[in-house]
Amino acid sequence: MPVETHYRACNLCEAICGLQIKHENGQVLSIIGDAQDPFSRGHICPKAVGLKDIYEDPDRLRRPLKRTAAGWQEIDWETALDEVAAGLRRQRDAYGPHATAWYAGNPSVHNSGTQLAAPGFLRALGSRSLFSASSVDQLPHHFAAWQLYGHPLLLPVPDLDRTDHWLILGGNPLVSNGSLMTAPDVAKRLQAIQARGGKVVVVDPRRSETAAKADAHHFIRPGTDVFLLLAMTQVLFAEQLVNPGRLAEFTDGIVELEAAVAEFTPEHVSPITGIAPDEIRTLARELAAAGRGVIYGRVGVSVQEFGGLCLWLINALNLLTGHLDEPGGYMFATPALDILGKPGIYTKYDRYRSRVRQAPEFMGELPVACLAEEILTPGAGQLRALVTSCGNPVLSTPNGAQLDAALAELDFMVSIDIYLNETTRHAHYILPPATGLETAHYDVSFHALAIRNTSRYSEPLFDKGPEARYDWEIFEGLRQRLEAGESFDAATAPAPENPETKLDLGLRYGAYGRTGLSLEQLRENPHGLDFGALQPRLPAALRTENQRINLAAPLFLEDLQRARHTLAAAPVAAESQLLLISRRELRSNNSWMHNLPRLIKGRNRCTLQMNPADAAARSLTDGQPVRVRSRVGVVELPVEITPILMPGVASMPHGYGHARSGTQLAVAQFHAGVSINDLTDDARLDELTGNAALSAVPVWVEAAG
Ligand SMILES: Nc1nc2c(c(=O)[nH]1)N[C@H]1C(S)=C(S)[C@@H](COP(=O)(O)OP(=O)(O)OC[C@H]3O[C@@H](n4cnc5c(=O)[nH]c(N)nc54)[C@H](O)[C@@H]3O)O[C@H]1N2
Ligand SMILES: Nc1nc2c(c(=O)[nH]1)N[C@H]1C(S)=C(S)[C@@H](COP(=O)(O)OP(=O)(O)OC[C@H]3O[C@@H](n4cnc5c(=O)[nH]c(N)nc54)[C@H](O)[C@@H]3O)O[C@H]1N2
Ligand code: SF4
Ligand SMILES: [Mo]
Repeated sequence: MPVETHYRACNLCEAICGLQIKHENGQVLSIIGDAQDPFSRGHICPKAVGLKDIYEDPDRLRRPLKRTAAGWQEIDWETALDEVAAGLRRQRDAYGPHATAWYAGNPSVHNSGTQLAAPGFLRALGSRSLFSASSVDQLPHHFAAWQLYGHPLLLPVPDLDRTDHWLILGGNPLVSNGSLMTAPDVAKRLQAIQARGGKVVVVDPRRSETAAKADAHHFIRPGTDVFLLLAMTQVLFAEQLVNPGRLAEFTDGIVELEAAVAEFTPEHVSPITGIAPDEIRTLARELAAAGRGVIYGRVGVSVQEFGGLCLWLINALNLLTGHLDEPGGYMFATPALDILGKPGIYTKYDRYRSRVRQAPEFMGELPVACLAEEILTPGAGQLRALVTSCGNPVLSTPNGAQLDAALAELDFMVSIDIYLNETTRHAHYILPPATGLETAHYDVSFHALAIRNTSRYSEPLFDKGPEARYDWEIFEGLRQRLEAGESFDAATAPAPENPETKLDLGLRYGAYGRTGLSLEQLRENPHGLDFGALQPRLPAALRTENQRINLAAPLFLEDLQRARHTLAAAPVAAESQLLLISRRELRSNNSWMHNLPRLIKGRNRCTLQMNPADAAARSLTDGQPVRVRSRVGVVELPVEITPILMPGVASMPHGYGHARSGTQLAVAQFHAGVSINDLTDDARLDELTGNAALSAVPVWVEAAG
């Protein structure tokens, strides 16, 4: 067969870059950026070739595994689905539906088969013990969107290509390639802001790769962004810089917000944040003065004790400065596939609570920081079974070591995953779907979070082969068996529903259906279709009861009381203590791409970074092994002394810790590192949203050995 060319979306991160893949006889010859993709314009990062490596990885699972007394045994799919469904039914009959939990990890939203088919399985499962990576990531964003705009998925994004002022808090898009902001090639878009005379400002306890390219960078003491944001809001009011423009017509609560923030002057918050009052004033004034400007916050401000308040204030600052829903500001995409669901008022909050800690449900989920205690605490309602999909919570959730131990206690665990790793090693069954190059793909979520309106569909490149199952086939197979019970008969059961039917209908009835958009049209246009720059959508897009925005929603004003207490207590860190934050690296993807030699090679990247002054105070030298201790755990790793860390702060990458026994990750084990989440504390939560407070964890560091 001759060399052929295939075009598809990279589904590894939110940037959704278009790829051009040359292949011959089932072998990938090359992967480069698709220059004809109207959105990504040829951009890729080093992870793109990871798709070839995942496809070829000898450690990737291809057939179901069953745990037996004699070790893991490969079994066929029908047996696996039958036994898993029977096991789930047994648990439900014995302990009720809610004693079986579900955890969905990050790649769930990067696999349209999972995203579209998992809900049917969950309905059949009938449990409300649902957990996901959202509560170690982005619940504050959803909470603010729900409170302000009426729907948790109505998330504004920075209109990068038209802005002249971009203020970034707690995001490092040059490394992460952007998040809750789908923007392939952020680096070029950032340069373009500067080239047209604009300014990029970063607030981060670490002089990140993005901060290094910005026009200004301010260190901030981890976990204190809420106070900076309150003071910036106070400055807008005090200096009469509030100018919402047309947004004033449908915005309430401005006066109440002014009163609520009045006490938070720059002088009042400067000691806790570590930012001088003048600098706080400048941050506010520059945002207000920008003709086209936007303030954007991401993981760093979301995974804090006041994540919900931070995201409220980031939205409020954009509104008050007239940047919400305006070109160059904070805008809403118009996706081809609507993800908001049926019209109506969104009510999924505090309908029930977690059993042990009484944490309220939000969006139908409970905080994953509560998962281990729900398994370990005896009593009525104790969790006894778990299904994980696309997740590695042992490495990705706070106090992972405790969860690791808890998983070993479960009666029954099933993992839908492509690797035998730190989490799935506890499963009784592992069901590995076809993935990456073997699957069809549509970015259900990311087109809705994109800084340009586009739509693109990817065909499978390689046939998955008769031995493999698509993720949607697994979910549908389990759904049918759970619904039919004992009477299920594979021979007579209806064919499982391919979610592409749903996708096609959604496209036809969506925003561009009138222009002829359909799955067929996307198939004919493998580089994707461009529907242009973002358009203003307010107030029509609002889902709030009265079609207005309330800047002074009671839940936020009440939660402000918690922030007031913290500020009054003015916790001055003991000199011996550092505040731990996380970092990402370009050649890594959370916990799961460390088994690919091409990406993991080179120097050990799992180091504890700290400032020279903090190292000197502990008589540490660069590269020396150190012991890091928190309330919940201890790890040892080499120290990396660098001035890019704010004094008093330490940083570790997340996703490492592969030395646990019983996994099948040969390469990753060689570069094991240690897990930052053996230090993060499951007791630290943003009480408002349920998001884990992974940032600003107090730790003590000393020489090891
Ligand atoms: N301390 C700290 N902790 C963090 C973070 C942090 O910044 N600091 N970040 C948090 C964030 S933002 C997130 S999103 C979470 C991520 O948390 P998780 O989603 O729990 O972790 P991942 O490492 O993304 O695990 C992905 C899993 O999906 C599997 N997988 C990959 N592709 C497929 C596929 O196609 N199908 C299936 N079924 N499985 C697949 C992989 O083998 C792996 O087991 O971690 C969070 N944890
Ligand atoms: N290469 C790569 N890309 C990825 C991922 C990956 O693991 N590797 N993961 C993907 C996922 S799941 C996500 S959610 C996105 C995340 O995308 P980003 O939000 O851009 O993620 P991070 O790189 O973790 O950047 C968080 C920044 O917040 C800073 N920070 C920490 N604590 C604080 C604080 O208290 N205040 C402030 N102001 N800043 C703070 C950190 O120093 C860091 O620079 O990236 C995605 N893209
Ligand atoms: S930036 Fe993200 S989407 Fe683009 S090639 Fe890299 S991993 Fe893939
Ligand atoms: Mo994430």
